[in-house]
Amino acid sequence: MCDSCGCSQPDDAVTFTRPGGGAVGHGHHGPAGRVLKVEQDVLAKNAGIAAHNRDFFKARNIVALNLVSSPGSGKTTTLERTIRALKGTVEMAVIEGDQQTMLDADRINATGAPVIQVNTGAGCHLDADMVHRAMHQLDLGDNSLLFIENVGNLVCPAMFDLGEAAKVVIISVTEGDDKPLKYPAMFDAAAVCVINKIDLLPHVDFDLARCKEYARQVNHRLQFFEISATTGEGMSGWLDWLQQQL
Ligand SMILES: Nc1nc2c(ncn2[C@@H]2O[C@H](COP(=O)(O)OP(=O)(O)OP(=O)(O)O)[C@@H](O)[C@H]2O)c(=O)[nH]1
Ligand SMILES: [Mg+2]
Repeated sequence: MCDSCGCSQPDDAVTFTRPGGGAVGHGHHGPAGRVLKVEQDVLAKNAGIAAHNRDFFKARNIVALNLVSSPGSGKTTTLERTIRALKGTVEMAVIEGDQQTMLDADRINATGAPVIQVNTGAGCHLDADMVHRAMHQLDLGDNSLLFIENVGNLVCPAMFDLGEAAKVVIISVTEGDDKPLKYPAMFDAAAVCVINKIDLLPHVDFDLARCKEYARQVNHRLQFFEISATTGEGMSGWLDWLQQQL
């Protein structure tokens, strides 16, 4: 798995940054040349920290949602519109995951929501420890929503529990309606599937019903929302669902 794609880099290659505030932390400094653990060890360690995160979230009634998708499907745009729509009704914060740049954190920062950018370096997913450490940098109150935007990748993030209440997989209509069958692990791990960029449906060869059918073949429990994060179409169902989670 990730041992072959660079995820198992030393932790000190991971940085945590608040917009305008400079770096707020680095990874733990492990022994140089640390021997890579086998896949089961990595996932077992992650599961332990994820359980700790989950206990923390439950004790404070923080609903943590892990937004996963391929690059560019509209995670940040969906978050921008969601935060602006729910502002004043619920406290929200965001942990942004990308390999490099503060671009997404800067966009969230412009909405007024607290945000921490996690840059994973070569890593292609967030793990539970990154979320744990990012949470320590966020001043998030009880009864709130925590959005975790994972690194754009339809593969590795499926395997890493972050302690979230649910994974939300976002697929956009420009990606092709076959993605649930080609990347089943992600659609199986998710509780919710947001189909984004529906404003582009007239221009692309994407069959909504077929996409949902493929997704249901993988995971019959999936709940769907069809939205355009750009125009706002379909957002009300998604926003209602979010408020029900609290
Ligand atoms: N037409 C249309 N464009 C959209 C929609 N949502 C997002 N986009 C565009 O898609 C591009 C990518 O959107 P982002 O929100 O940055 O996507 P992302 O999933 O956060 O991307 P990464 O963080 O890089 O994985 C941008 O140019 C957005 O303006 C939508 O609903 N309709
Ligand atoms: Mg983004």
